[in-house]
Amino acid sequence: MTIAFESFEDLTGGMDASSLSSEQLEQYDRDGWTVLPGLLSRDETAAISAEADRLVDHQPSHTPTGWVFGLHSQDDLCQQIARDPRVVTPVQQLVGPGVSIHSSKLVTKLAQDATQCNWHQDEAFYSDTEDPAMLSGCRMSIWIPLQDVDQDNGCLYIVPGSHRWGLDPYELVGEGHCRRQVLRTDLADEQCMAVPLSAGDCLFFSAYLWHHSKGNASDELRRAFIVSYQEARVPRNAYGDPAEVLVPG
Ligand SMILES: O=C(O)CCC(=O)C(=O)O
Repeated sequence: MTIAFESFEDLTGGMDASSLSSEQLEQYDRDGWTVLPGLLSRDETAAISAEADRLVDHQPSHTPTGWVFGLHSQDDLCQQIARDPRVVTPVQQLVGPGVSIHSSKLVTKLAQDATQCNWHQDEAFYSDTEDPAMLSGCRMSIWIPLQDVDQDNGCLYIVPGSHRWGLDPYELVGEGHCRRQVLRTDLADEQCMAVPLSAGDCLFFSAYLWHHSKGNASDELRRAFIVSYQEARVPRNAYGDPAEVLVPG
């Protein structure tokens, strides 16, 4: 049975909302993920959503799924948020030496769409180049929902501690963007937990963490803004271009 995480308050330890408390850092180290509640305001998530409407409207190739890759490179607000100290300060606590941007995207689930994102590790996609120069010891992502998310509309499910298991074998399954499914899906289903969040909460998770999402049974879009970061010495980003260094290493 899937457990849903219910309260993050006990993890924040009264710290400034823009840095991770020692409890959150311990959780990230042990479980491969943690959450900073309310990192963005609802006005900010609404503004990103409005930008997403504009971008998707202008890029018919991105419909009907509504996924947009390289979001921060196409949109000033998303660029600003990817570089915002509220994000980069906690990322610096997890990534180093130095921080650069690996990639960003908008991930959309259409209303009443049962499409799942298969169990996967981002690193199965990110270390695709077999280029030792692209290896990272600490690559990770932030995942910010643009509306509240729960098990009904497609919150993430994660397997706590799976970031410690290395890169698992995977197989290509189905269609779409999440095809590199780990082989041990039974184990994932058995050990997973749901991570319901409010709009603007920020989930930080390791690129090795097993995660997936189910369909969206609601009548509204479910959107998440995702930015992945790596240490500054890794020379290139996900698209083979020079990585955008935010904090020199
Ligand atoms: O947002 C989602 O539903 C899943 C996205 C995801 O797992 C990913 O992009 O790696």
